[in-house]
Amino acid sequence: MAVSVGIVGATGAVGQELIRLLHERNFPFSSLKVLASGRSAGKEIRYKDETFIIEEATPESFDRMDIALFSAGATITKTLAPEAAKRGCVVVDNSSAFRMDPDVPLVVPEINPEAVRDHKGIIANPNCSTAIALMGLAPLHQAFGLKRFVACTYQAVSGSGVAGMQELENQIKAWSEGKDCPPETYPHPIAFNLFPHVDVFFDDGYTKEEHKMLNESRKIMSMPDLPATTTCVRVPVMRAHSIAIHAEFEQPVSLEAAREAIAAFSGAELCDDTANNVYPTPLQFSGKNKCGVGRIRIDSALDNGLAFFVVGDQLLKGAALNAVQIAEEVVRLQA
Ligand code: 2RA
Repeated sequence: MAVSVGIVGATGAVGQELIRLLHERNFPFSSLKVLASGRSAGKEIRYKDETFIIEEATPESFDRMDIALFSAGATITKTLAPEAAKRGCVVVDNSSAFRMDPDVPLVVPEINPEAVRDHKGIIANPNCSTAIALMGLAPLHQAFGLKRFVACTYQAVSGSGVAGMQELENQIKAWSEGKDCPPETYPHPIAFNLFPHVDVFFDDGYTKEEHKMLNESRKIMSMPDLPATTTCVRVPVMRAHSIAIHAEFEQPVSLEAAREAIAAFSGAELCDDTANNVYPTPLQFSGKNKCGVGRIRIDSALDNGLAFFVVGDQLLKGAALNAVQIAEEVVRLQA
């Protein structure tokens, strides 16, 4: 069954990956509209030998459109996504606008694909650090029953879009030329630096990014009371997020069973052979669909605890790939 598809926010880093993935995964689209703000209307996007002319996203853009993949800011999404849904177009939204709305399923297809069935026109894609962390946590939860977790992230600048990637590149270039390049996207220089600050701070001292990982993990895994705590850190890495996780489980754990669970999970690649310096790294997992999981060891501070390291491409499993996988599930259910 061929469907008409639109991408809202086509000019961004995630938008570009959406165009590529829809083509490379042979998504069954009959037409593909690329939409953005009025500022970009009329500009061209090229993918191989195809040229797409960007149209301004308006409510009428969604007339006769079957699926819209949104990768725009939460404010524009809050206005346009309900307009699209009203017109019978299924929205897969990458922003935080609807993720915690009880009427909107929040989906990671490897974990809760059944939630897609409950949509009322909008389906939310999780935040990147959550989706990537869950590629390690979910299979271990299935194996041993998750009780609580502590996560520390090392987040790439791609999480701030093209502007973040440009800022890192510019600062490294300026440094190599002995020049100054003051921060614009971030509160501090990102080249040769890092800071425990991703998104805005809340009154409880956590950041919005840290809240997202707790709340979204609970919703996706249907564990509303799951205790978890996180520290999210921005690092000078271009496009893959890394996450160190310490998790406690209900049942006794073993390294062998943990490795088997990771190896059998479709979203993960077991990358765990320290004798040969094998563990996942951001360079190795940039551009990969699967997330790498390694450094699996018995956590010495927890009961039935495991410590491990997960790495995933922020623009792929952390955004565009998960959105396209959700859209594939929508098409599968409609067929
Ligand atoms: C970041 N999580 O890395 C955000 C992007 N969604 O900044």
